[in-house]
Amino acid sequence: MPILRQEYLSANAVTDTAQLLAQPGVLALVNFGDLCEPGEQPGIIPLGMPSLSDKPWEVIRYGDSVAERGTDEHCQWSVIEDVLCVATWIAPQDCSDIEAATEVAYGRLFRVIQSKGFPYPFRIWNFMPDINRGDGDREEYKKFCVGRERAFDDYHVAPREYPAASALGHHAQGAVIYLLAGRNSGVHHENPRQQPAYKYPREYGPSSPSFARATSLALRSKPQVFVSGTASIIGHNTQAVDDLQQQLAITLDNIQHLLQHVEQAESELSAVRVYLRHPQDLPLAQALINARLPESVVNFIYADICRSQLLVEIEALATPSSP
Ligand code: 3EB
Repeated sequence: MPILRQEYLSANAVTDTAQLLAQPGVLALVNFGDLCEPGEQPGIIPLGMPSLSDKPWEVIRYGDSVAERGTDEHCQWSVIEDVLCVATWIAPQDCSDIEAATEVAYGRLFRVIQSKGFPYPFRIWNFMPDINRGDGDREEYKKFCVGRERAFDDYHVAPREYPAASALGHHAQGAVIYLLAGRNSGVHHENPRQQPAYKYPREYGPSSPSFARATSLALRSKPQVFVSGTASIIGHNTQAVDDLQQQLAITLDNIQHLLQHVEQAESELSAVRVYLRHPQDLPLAQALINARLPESVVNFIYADICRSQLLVEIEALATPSSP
């Protein structure tokens, strides 16, 4: 089975999106920019969060056939062989009730993946406006978590079946949820250093966040590991409030421990998204990250983290380095 790649591209590398989408092995094109709304054709996924690294595109590659694409249930989908990518957007006016809109949007996604024969999501991304607005249980992120958990319940997905995910805020209008799904289940992992998010105590909201710390998939003989958005959290507690350098160190440590736990410590990291709450933190974050990872695999993204005390969150894809 082929491996899945997520590669960053600069603006001048993507002059003709239709031509790129028509190339064999190109599943979808994620756009880091100011708009969060459906692209003009299925296969383009605008997120509403700009790249701070001049890499406005991520191309998701899989296999070597040309993708089949379409629109169903207000979802845009792309398929290559045994991987399905589906995206759906929540219109700006519907974000005023993010709890209900999230449940409805997830319902659309679940119906599409089930009807197309790819019932197992293995990686989900969630991006929404004003994620930290509102106090206590009325915070947008906490309402999103309630709607998401309800949708997982509606479609009989148990907590141990939750896949890897990221959930962040942007400064655009509207929300987007997109996912990768397969015909068979991935293997979901927790991080020994962190409490499972779906077991966070009540203080973090009426519904716990529904995601696994990582999901691995044997897309080849050796598994690829999709590492969820990871932050400066130990147990369930936020660490190093107000200290970017320390938050970054703890976050990288969390990822390293997770990969050791799943016996993929020797894997190569790619598709590293470093979400930064404050663009002015870019120089320091860049200096610390570039010392550890090749620049080509990293994209710094301007985004709000779901806990207001967090300054940074990092996700990645770990792929075995030996063939
Ligand atoms: C955390 O560990 C940080 O709600 O889908 C990371 C990844 C976080 C995914 C989600 C939230 C989510 O709790 C936040």
